[in-house]
Amino acid sequence: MKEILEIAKKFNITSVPADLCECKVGHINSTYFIYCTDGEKYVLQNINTGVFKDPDILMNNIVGVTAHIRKKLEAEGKDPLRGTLKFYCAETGLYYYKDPEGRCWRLYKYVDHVDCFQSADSTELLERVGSAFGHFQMQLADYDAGALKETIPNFHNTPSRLNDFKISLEKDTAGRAASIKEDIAFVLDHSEVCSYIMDKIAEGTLPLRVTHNDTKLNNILMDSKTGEPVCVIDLDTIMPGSVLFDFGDAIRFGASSAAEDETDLSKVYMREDAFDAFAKGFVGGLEGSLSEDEILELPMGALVITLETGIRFLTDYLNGDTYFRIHYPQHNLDRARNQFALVRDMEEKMPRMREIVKKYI
Ligand code: GN1
Ligand code: MG
Repeated sequence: MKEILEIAKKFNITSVPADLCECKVGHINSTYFIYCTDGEKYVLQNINTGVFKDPDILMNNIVGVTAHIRKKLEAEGKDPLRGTLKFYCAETGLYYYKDPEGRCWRLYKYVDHVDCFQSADSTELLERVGSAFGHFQMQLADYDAGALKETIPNFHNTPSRLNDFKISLEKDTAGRAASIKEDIAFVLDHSEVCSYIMDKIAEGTLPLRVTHNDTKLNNILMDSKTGEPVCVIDLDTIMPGSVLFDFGDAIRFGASSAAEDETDLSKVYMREDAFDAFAKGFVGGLEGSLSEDEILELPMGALVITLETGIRFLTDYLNGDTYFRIHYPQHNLDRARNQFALVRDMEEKMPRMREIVKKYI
């Protein structure tokens, strides 16, 4: 603990770090809340450089995007310290600190008096989350996508994810393939649908936008008093992409009836009311910037991104759990099965999902 506080002291802040607490949510970076003697709070993160291989690219993207949003907030008369994340430089002048062991750390101001939800009980909450992610898109609509570098190449390139899966299956490093034949068959049976979004981007039917790419419900901070969305967090994967990625990932997580690792699959389905509420908020938050064609494609975004996430979990299971943080040995397999159950349900509900989004054109 002392070591981590020492790391927090490497950043250009006037407060003195005194105490900390680890945040256990998140599959990639390690996160600590830092409490200072003057009452200020910060968030210190150990950047997972196995995943984000170039911290310079990562932090340049984030600093650029948050500066852009900050300007918009100031113009709207809103508090820029609440509406977007503020990162601090280390003594070196870089927005991350490299410790003697080579680990990279970053520090940002803790946004206080907010709630962060892991699941949505109410449709009102989902509508707000939807509008926050839609609004985020809007705020970045005039951001120069050329200034962004890919932090994880091919992040939502589902055919490329499928290819990685096939390579892992072939290698079978952890010797697990024989025990998961049905799950493997599920992926291979769904090969064709994997290219749905990428084909449309290549054809020019779906435009490239600046997207968040990790639009889980828990990546929006909501004001504890008013319940209104305050800030979009987890900006590591902001890259050029399709709006279907953001809509899809949000539905995958937020409109599911159960947690991402629920093992009783009879409890796992896509909630139509939650889908409707999120779609309403999201399309509304975009303030008319989506074409009719894009809106009609949104439901397929949910199906493809849920399938892709399941494939990523299963690939990691085959690889011996090297990517996602797991809490027990079969965790990735359980997560994959959960996502595939959701895919099956979405396949059945697709006509209904299309009817729902049509209402918001
Ligand atoms: C990872 O760490 P977290 O929970 O924000 C992953 C997402 C997955 C998600 C699945 C950089 O996000 O792509 O959808 O787990 N982030 C990265 O829960 O791979
Ligand atoms: Mg994330």
